Amino acid sequence: MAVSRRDVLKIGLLGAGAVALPIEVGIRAASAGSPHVHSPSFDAYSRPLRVPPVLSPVRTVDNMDFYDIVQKTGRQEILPGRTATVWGYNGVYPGPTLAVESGRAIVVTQHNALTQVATGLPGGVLTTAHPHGLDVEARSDGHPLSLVLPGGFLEHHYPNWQPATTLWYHDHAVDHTSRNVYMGLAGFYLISDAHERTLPLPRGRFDIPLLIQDKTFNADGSLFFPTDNGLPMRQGVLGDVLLINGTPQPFLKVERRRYRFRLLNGSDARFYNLRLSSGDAFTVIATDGGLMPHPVQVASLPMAAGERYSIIIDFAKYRVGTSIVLQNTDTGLFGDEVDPRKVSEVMRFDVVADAIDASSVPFDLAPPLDVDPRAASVTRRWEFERESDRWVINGNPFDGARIDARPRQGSTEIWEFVNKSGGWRHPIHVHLVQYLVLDRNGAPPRSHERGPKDTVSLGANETVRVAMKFSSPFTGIYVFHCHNVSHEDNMMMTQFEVMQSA
Ligand SMILES: [Cu+2]
Repeated sequence: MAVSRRDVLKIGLLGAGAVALPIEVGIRAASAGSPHVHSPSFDAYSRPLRVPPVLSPVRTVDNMDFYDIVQKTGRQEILPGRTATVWGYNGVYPGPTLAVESGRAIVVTQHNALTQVATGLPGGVLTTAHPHGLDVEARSDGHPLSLVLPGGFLEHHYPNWQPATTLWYHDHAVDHTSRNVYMGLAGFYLISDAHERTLPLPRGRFDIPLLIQDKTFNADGSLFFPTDNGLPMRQGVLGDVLLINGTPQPFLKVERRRYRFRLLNGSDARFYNLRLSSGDAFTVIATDGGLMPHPVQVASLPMAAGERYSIIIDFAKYRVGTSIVLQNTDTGLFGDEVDPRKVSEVMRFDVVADAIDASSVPFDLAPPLDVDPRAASVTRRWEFERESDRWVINGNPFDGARIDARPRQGSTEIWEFVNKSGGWRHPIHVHLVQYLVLDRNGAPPRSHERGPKDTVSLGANETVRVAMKFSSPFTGIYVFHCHNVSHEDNMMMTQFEVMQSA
């Protein structure tokens, strides 16, 4: 077993809790092939959208629901008529949806059955499940070094005391987040609450989560995951097939009424700019951490990896028989070799029936996030840079032995994200907290960013300032990182430790 320099940097000083990691062994075996595979062609809009099923608890004790999830391989038709092996939560991609009520705690036991026998990779696959956007104790957060070996399991305790929101859970294993998410380890995590139910927003079957990912397929329909001589791709993995909830370019039959769509960019590296082919505006009502104070109308919506937005589209203005395509106009990605035409159409809405619509979008949606930037006691500056063979934050690669910030519980801080990596863009995700976007190159945040955020798009040559309050009762070590998960695997990640208030 070879352990490379980068692994030594990451795990060298972990101490007593560290396991010996067969970290690069598996991926080397999977590294055959060129990064220029083109997926076989298929007919767009030939398959309906699927909505991942909501997982049922295995038992309930004292108002706490217990869930079991097994990370395992499964065979699944993704491209029409062809079958792929996925690594999925309960063996399916996307994983089952965790749907919980605010204020009700759950325990999710994650079993790792991605053994050597199942995956064909020497040593199997080490995993860690991260509840993205959740206010959660450190040991349940899926720290990238909190790895579960094949055959092992971990109980995650999730308090769910946040307001209604759209979160997701996905793998976060050090060095291999990109591969593990790409292979299918991602699912929705929805929190609902009484306040949101008082609002006349579309709900039930008119409230639909949409996980957007891009992947590439081999001629036989299996997933093609490129590597850089066995190591994670430095710039990111860009697929030439857009998948919504695991279906390539699906259609959805809609009625002439409002729908809520919970958009999640679960891609490795791809940015999207979403618009309707009709040119009509739509309404953004929620950001990563929940409802915005007020809805905003947008003609298009940029989305970086890791971000979530709830949007309302009103199909009442279209006649039965109309089709509207959800388009992506962000096809000029730095380093993107994919034919833009292949990734410019996401899915299609087919208006098929009249409807009576009692839903509406009220002007007042929710109180603003409880963060007052004037109360900030500390400002931290974080520079995101490219080095020849890796990505760094303030000049440093990820190191499990280094803590770069020690905020105090209860304190408010301003974090200044500075992009000094040329044309590259980075989605910056901070675990544990939700933050307010203060400004972008000194200008006000974009209209759709004016809600609680845990991931912010940091564009080329941009400086974005955010304000966060460490109001969580939890202390301990958390990570923050670029959510281009290939950049993350190539070291663009670091740790902060929330300290008890003095
Ligand atoms: Cu990045």
